[in-house]
Parts: sequence; C-alpha cells; structure tokens
Amino acid sequence: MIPKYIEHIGIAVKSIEESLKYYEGVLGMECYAVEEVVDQKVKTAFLKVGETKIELLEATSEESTVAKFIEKRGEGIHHIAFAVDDVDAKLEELQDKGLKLIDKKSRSGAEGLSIGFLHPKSTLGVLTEFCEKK
Ligand code: CMX
Repeated sequence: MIPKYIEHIGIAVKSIEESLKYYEGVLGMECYAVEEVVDQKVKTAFLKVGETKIELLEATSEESTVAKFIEKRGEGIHHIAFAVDDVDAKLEELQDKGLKLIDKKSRSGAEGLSIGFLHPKSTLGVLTEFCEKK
C-alpha cells in the first residue's frame, strides 16, 4: 500500500499563538482550526497549503512528547504524516517488514482521523505517521 499524499507536516512549537504571528502574519497562511488532543497532551493548530496541512503542536503538559522534543532539540519539524487507505493494514505490513511501531493499532487523532505512528529509530530518524479519513 503506497502512501497517497503528504497529509500534514507536524511542527513542534512553544506557543501556537506566537508561531501564528509568523505563519499567518508573515507567510499569509490561515489557521482554520485549533484542537486539543487530550490523550497526546497537545494543542494543535492547522493551516492548509494546497492538499497538505501544517500542524502546529504545542505541549499542554510537561510530560507531553512534544515538550520533551522541544527540550532536547528545540522547536522545529516533529513528524511527517502520510495519507493511506487503511492505517491498520499499513502498520501490519510494516511490522511484518521488521519496522518498529509506536502504535500496533490505529487510534483516534486530530480532525477525527485514524492515525498510527512508526518509531523514528526504524525510519531513518523521521517520526512517521499514517492517517486515514474515517
Ligand atoms: N523525531 C525524530 N526522533 C525523535 C523524535 C521525533 N519527533 N522524538 C524523539 N526522537 C528520538 C529522540 O531524540 C531519541 O533519540 P536518542 O535515543 O538518539 O536520543 C529517541 O527518539 C527516543 O526519544 P525519547 O525522548 O527517549 O522518547 P520519547 O519519550 O520522547 O518518545 C517517541 C519518542 C517518538 C516514541 C514519542 O514522541 C511518540 O510516541 N510519538 C508519537 C506520538 C506523538 O508524537 N504525538 C504528538 C503528535 C500528535 C498528533 O499529531 O496529533
């Protein structure tokens, strides 16, 4: 199963409000949604560029993986997300190929998408997500 397109690029930021001064104020893009994903301990903001979205990620707790990421590496690109037809089938296919999964089964993510992550240690250092529209 080949990824269909880049669904979004996740960018870790310290403050969504501050970073929108750049994305909206300087680049002229428009934030169309802000949503908290409670189980991921993040607040997200979405901006659209053609078919692809930019997802700004702000930690809502110090234990958030995004807070840890910023502490270690600073703000910047956090993950890439590919659209697929079936996240569970994709995860199973890649596990069979020996890749390390973060999610063995898909779960619910922002915008009502079904999502699943691969571990960056088995994807050449790029945290990789698959998304499926429900
Ligand atoms: N990209 C690349 N490498 C990353 C990374 C990232 N985003 N986050 C962590 N790493 C690396 C670390 O640098 C570390 O490498 P070293 O061992 O060489 O130092 C290694 O992965 C393990 O990192 P860690 O800090 O010990 O582990 P964490 O507890 O931070 O967990 C990860 C890392 C990837 C398993 C975790 O971030 C995770 O489960 N991510 C998936 C879920 C997620 O990112 N949710 C937020 C977005 C939700 C959304 O989009 O809605």
